[in-house]
Amino acid sequence: MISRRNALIGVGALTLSGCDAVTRSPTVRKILTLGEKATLTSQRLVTDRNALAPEFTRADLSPRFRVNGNSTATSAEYLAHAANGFTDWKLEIGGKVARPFSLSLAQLRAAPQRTQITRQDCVEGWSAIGEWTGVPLGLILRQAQVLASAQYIVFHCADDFSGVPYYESIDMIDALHPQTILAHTMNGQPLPIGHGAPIRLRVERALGYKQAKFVMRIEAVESLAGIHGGGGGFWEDRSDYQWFAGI
Ligand SMILES: Nc1nc2c(c(=O)[nH]1)N[C@H]1C(S)=C(S)[C@@H](COP(=O)(O)O)O[C@H]1N2
Ligand SMILES: [Mo]
Repeated sequence: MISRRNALIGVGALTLSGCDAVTRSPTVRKILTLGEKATLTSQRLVTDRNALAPEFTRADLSPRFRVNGNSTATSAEYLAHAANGFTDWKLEIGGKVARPFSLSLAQLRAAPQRTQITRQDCVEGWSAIGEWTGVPLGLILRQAQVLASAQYIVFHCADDFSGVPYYESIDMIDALHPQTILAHTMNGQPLPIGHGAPIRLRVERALGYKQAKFVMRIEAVESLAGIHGGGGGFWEDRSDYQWFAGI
């Protein structure tokens, strides 16, 4: 559920109202047009990608939520931020946006929040249910005024495997999905390092590897070509993990 606070974050107040830059995006226009047509003809078309992932209750929370993939980032910069509770850390938002800006953890905590209890499904064959609180990504993208040409949002992470950075990407449908949040809180506690502090992506209609941890920078792009291996994510670049990991 969204709770609204009259907090100022970044260069101005984040609001839930629409943004022309976002609705002018060709992708979003396509979705809106599809939505209009579908409403007239068949409800099923509308619900496919915009449907909500199931949400659970606190009674369903997994007693143990596994830490998977990297359990920390190891760069000197990240470890210094971790050592002082990420007070000087800032998330950068840039790329194909009219207003690049950055946000501190305090600003992210003061922004409008959403809390959701969802299940994470890892391709390795395990699932866990956790409660996540964070800022809807759509609010941040509206604040940044994503350009009409932007097709994907890329999440650059602080960690790496043998020096190769972890990253992930999603399209604008998932980016603007109401359950897509940048989570700073897990099960009511500050997000532990193992689960991706200071913030991690929750994109609840997608598999575990899309849930980028240790997110440092968000970049709006026209194309995934030229971003690392061009596959749209660390695992997509080097294994048969599909870029579209919808569930
Ligand atoms: N930065 C980063 N994000 C990541 C990973 C990682 O190694 N590094 N692993 C992914 C995988 S495969 C899964 S299943 C989940 C694990 O999240 P958890 O440790 O909170 O369970 O994070 C995903 N996001
Ligand atoms: Mo995973």
